[in-house]
Amino acid sequence: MPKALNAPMTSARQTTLFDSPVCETLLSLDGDVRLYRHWLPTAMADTCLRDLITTLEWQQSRIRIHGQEHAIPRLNAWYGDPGCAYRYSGVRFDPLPWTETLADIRQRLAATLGIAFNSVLANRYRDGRDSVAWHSDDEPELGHKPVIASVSLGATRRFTLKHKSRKEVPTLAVDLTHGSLLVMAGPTQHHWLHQVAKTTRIVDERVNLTFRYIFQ
Ligand SMILES: O=C(O)CCC(=O)C(=O)O
Ligand SMILES: [Mn+2]
Repeated sequence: MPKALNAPMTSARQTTLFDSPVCETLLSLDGDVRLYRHWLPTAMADTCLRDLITTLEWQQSRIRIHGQEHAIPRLNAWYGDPGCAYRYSGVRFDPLPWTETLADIRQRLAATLGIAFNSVLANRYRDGRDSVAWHSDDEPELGHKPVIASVSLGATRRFTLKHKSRKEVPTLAVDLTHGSLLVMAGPTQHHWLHQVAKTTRIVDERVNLTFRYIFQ
């Protein structure tokens, strides 16, 4: 990988963000959320989905909420550079080494966004009962104003964002389709929560990859 892509994000690098003509701005109030609807060609997205389902070391994580242990309603797996540990609801995840497919997607993100992410949280939603509750990606190791690049594969699921303090600001909903890339940047994590709610619709499996930069 070229040296420049290995370096942490800088403001100079961020000026090259989002320069693709196929990128739509979804949100610019108190944050910056953009969508590349057809980021991966369908055939490549199909291959990646099959590969990720069979090769990633999916786990059923358990978290502690108000002193009680719960199985989270999805499977997940954490991959990244050595030392990029991640803490989520009191659980520490040590990274597994990059697989070929994850490394390839990371390289493509570097080409689109000019950012060399050093880790990825993979989520697998087995059906409509799997979900992720309202939260922000605001763990201290992500730093101030993190850029989160979220690649969706498989079934379409609705992603919603709501402002934390301004109740008059409407909730924003977007259907994340196979091969799409959603990017959250700027102060988004400070001001907004996001979720993927459960659905009673019959839906197939979905894999979501949220690429992150961990400051060690
Ligand atoms: O599945 C998604 O689209 C979102 C996942 C997410 O928010 C997360 O892993 O932090
Ligand atoms: Mn998140």
